[in-house]
Amino acid sequence: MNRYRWLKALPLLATLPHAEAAAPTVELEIINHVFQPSSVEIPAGQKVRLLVVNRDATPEEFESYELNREKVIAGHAKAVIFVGPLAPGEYPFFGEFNPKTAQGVIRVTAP
Ligand SMILES: [Cu+2]
Repeated sequence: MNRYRWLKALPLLATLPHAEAAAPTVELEIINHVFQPSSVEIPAGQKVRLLVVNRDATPEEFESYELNREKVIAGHAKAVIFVGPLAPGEYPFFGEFNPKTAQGVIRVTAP
C-alpha cells in the first residue's frame, strides 16, 4: 500500500484497544460448577467485557453458540471475553465441561 493509505489506516488501528478498555465489565464467578450469577443483564448496542473468575480447582470452558464464543478458563484462573454490541434478546451460555450444572443467560435489554 502507498504511504497515504497507510497513514489513513493508523487512526483506526489506534482506536481498537481503547474501545475495549472503555467497555463496562460484568463479573461472573464459577463456584462448584455453577455460574454465579447465572443471569446477567447488559445494555443493547454496547460492547461489554465479561470477566469470568473460576473459583474451582478444575478448568471450565465458557461456551455460547448464540454469542459465538468459547474460552477455556483454567482452575483458579480468570478470563476476559468481549461480547457485543448485541441486539436485545436472550443469549444462553454454559460450561462445556459441566453442562448439567453450569448454565446461564445474558439478557440484553434496549436502552
Ligand atoms: Cu467448546
